[in-house]
Amino acid sequence: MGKVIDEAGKKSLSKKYAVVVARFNDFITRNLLAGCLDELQKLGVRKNNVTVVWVPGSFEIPVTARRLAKKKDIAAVICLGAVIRGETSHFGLVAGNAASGISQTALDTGKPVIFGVITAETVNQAYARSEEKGDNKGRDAAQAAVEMVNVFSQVSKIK
Ligand code: INI
Repeated sequence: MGKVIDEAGKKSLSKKYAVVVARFNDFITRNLLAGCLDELQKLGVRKNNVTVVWVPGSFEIPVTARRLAKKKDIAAVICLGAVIRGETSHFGLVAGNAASGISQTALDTGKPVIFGVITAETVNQAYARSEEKGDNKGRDAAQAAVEMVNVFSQVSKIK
């Protein structure tokens, strides 16, 4: 076997991260942000290497993530939002746009743009995915971002 790149759980010390967070359903997204920032710190990312950008809702995440991902110094963008079916009739449009826009942004910029947008049927389900100590998709998104930054830095060393 040739080289194996597996960066799971490794730390990241000097890279810069941006977090885009939707204000809509902020009783959930504030928990996602707290989990995300705590995990970034645990993974060795310095506080002053993290920029947090609030936007009105998940629909505005992709265009904002794209502007940030295009910046030379930003290594990865983490997108946090909460789309709850019980709360909206256009759940599908908001959630679908966020998912496809975030993935397109990653492909277009070649940078890790991490999908930390909860799509839930109910408020309770959304709470269960944004717990302070238990399951928290913001924390998971931070882990994915750091892992991907490390993966890309290894991949760029391949001749
Ligand atoms: N934005 C969300 O992040 N979550 C939602 O559940 C939601 N609902 O319910 O509509 C939502 N809507 C706002 C949307 O993201 C935009 O901010 C708005 O349409 C203005 O463009």
